[in-house]
Amino acid sequence: MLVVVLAVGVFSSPAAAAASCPQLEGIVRTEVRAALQREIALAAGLLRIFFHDCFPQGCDASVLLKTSGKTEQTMGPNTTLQPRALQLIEDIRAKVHAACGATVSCTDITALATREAVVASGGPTYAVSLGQLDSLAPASATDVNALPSPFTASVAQLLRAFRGRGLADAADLVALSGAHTIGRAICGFFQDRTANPGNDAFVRKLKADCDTDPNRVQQLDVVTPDAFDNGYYRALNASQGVFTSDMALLRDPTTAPIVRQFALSKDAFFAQFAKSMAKLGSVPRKPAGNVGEIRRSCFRTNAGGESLLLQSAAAEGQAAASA
Ligand SMILES: *[C@@H]1O[C@H](CO)[C@@H](O)[C@H](O)[C@H]1NC(C)=O
Ligand SMILES: CC(=O)N[C@H]1CO[C@H](CO)[C@@H](O)[C@@H]1O
Repeated sequence: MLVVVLAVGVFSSPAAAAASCPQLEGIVRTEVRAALQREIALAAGLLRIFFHDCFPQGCDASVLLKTSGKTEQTMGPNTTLQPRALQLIEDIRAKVHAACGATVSCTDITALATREAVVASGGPTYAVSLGQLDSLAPASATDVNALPSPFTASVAQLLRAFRGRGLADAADLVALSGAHTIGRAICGFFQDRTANPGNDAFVRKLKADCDTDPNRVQQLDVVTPDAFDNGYYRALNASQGVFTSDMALLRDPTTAPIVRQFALSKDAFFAQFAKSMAKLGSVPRKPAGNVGEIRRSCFRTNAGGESLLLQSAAAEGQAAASA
């Protein structure tokens, strides 16, 4: 009986994924919208999780894995993922699996929740490819550390990192940085700028605020912090970018014209953001040999923090072998 249930849960096309859980998009919409009503900052948290999931080795929910060993969440860039946004994904996962059984991957749930958060914040919709499988193993430290750092001043370096993920146009880098339109960061993420404020009134203000409260949360779009719009580019065009990597986009001759274009036209930004998010959603995955086993149900941990997914994987392997 168990074997039959598991076999029914196995599908590999987007159409099959949608058919397996017709309630999926409705649940995601209801949960994400309710959560954003409580805390709008969750939208940025979801976007960041999605980016951190897809950039290192393709979208596979590996960023969500929790085991007693090394996981992506304990690796440098990932120690600062929003716990409440991670919990929101888990809450959605629980509702979806209660409605449909473990037939929808965390990868799909994360992608759909992120798009819902973008749209609910005023941003554009875009294509999400469903039917993606979850990985059982975290990405390597090398792949995780390839995530762009806010301290990077070299656009050439940022472009190289993006190109390695199939995000080959400079416009991909500029548009995906536009997720900062609803982003926030604590002072440590721009301490390189506040260390040397010089005569820059904007940076002096950042420094004064951080001196007052080092744990304060700075909005990355100082024009319209909670709205998904092109305010980030308008601020940046006025040299009011918060991260070194933001300011680099304005200073580099390749990316500066794109920043200006997006500052002028929200439509231009939205069109490119939609394209770039679809590309990010299909960053080539590492061959299965590198990422370990894959399966479709999301992570679950017990009280001791052990991954139940990892424990049940062996059982699923046996079931699949006998099916
Ligand atoms: C961008 O900055 C330039 C130069 O500072 C300014 O002339 C222009 O009006 C700005 N554009 C937008 C859309 O803010
Ligand atoms: C627990 C852990 O891995 N912490 C790391 C978080 O990221 C910083 C910056 O990359 C590292 O220095 C820590 O070791």
